[in-house]
Amino acid sequence: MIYSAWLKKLQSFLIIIFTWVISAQTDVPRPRGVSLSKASLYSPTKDFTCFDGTSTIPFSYVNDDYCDCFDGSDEPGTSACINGVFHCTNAGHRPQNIPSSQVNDGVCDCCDGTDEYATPEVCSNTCEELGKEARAKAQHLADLHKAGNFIRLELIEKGNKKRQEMAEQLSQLEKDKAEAQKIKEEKEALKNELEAKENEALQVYRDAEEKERQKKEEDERLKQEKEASEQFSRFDSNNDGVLTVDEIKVGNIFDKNKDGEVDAEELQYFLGDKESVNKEDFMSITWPLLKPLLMMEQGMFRPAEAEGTEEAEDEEAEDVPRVEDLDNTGSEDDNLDGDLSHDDAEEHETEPDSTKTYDDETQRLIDEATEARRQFMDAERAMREIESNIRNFQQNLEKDYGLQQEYATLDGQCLEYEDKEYVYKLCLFQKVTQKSKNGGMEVGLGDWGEWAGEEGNKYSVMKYTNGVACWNGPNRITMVNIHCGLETKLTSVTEPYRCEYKIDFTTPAACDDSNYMQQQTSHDEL
Ligand code: MAN
Repeated sequence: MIYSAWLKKLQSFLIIIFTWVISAQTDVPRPRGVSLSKASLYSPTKDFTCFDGTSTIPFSYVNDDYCDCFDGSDEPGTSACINGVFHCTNAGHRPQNIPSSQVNDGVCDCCDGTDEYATPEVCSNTCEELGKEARAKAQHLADLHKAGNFIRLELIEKGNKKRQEMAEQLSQLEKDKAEAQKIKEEKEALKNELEAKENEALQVYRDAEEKERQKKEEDERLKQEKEASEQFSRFDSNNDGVLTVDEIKVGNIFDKNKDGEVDAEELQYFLGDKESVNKEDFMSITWPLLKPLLMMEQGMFRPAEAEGTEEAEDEEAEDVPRVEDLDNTGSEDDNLDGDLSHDDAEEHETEPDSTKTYDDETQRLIDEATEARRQFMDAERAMREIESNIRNFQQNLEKDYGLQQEYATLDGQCLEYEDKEYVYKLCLFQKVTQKSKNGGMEVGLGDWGEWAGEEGNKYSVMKYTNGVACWNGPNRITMVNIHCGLETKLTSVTEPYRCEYKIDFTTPAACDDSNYMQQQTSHDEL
């Protein structure tokens, strides 16, 4: 019993010795798997408190291959805890943290091989070699960032200048707008004044025309009445003021189908259910039915033809109205003389009729008003143009061109990339398109949306959204990953998911020297 207790103590002691490894690269003694920055938390002269504070254990329990802390902090150098962290120094290369569950699992995770200390022969130390390669690569990238940064600084200067110019142009445009607004108002006032004068002069003509139209209408009405009255008297053979069935029957003209007699159907057509018609009803009901037949008889218009035979008609007949156009229309044939109807005349009230001739004074007023209208339209157009320019400038000024405006001069610049099937075009801060090499329309893969890099690196990714809808799917979108490069160009375009495109794009605007160095330092501080 005493012996076994002594043995256990010895075992613990040996484990402490075993796990108490002094890193060859540093002077600070610390348990296996502990980083330099955490060494002070493992003091062999004190009990160890788990990082989460949940318990304190004798220091001999650290790395004793038994998990005592919930957070695994007591076993950084063994695989006893599933959530422990093993730190490898990787002298000559980058230090690394790996899950301590990977310790002694037969896989070399650390280039210095320290994670496989139980079988040191399995992993050779490749840190020097890898470090050299990594340093060369890092040096290349650092050089690239340094060289690119010079161009970036130029882009920043140009970007700021461009924005400043845009702001100046915008304020000039605002002034121009105020001026244009003033001119427009003046032109409008002048136009209204001259149009009022023009209208007054034209009103004299319109009144005369209206009078003329009314006179013609009245003459025509009287003519019709006279004609109807004459016809009535013609058929009213006994002059009793009533047209009877018998009187109608003798009138050939009532024989619509020209079969030699006025039958019941024809009587019904002209008289309805009545036996006779007085002069008043004749004029308003019977005469409009009769007149087309009379005109036809007199050769004033042709009867309706079957469709398709019209072309065979002689030319003269073309001007002759057709029966079906006049049937039951009463005096509507007034319009046949080509006069404007009253409504038409009203529609043209604001503009003078260019085909008419006016007296010199009226013509002068028309010319002045026409010129004023033209000038007002020009002023309106100028105003619209200024407003549209203002909108464009405002939109551009609202755009986020990077922390130092380094992307401002790239706005609108278009870059192309060809793969086997398509030609892709990215117009920066505008849109992305795709065109099949086999022809067909350009397909929109998205319009400028926003910067979409992760926190702290927002300006590393651009998002273009709301492209053409995918067949049975969402609208196309494109993510543009930005890398530092001396040239502004697209280096790859892929479609990792259907209708979701990924573009890699290099530009000196992304070669932020100081930011790059800072990132490298924080990476190395692991
Ligand atoms: C076109 C292209 C492709 C896309 C398909 C989806 O062929 O835009 O990139 O995957 O449509 O139907």
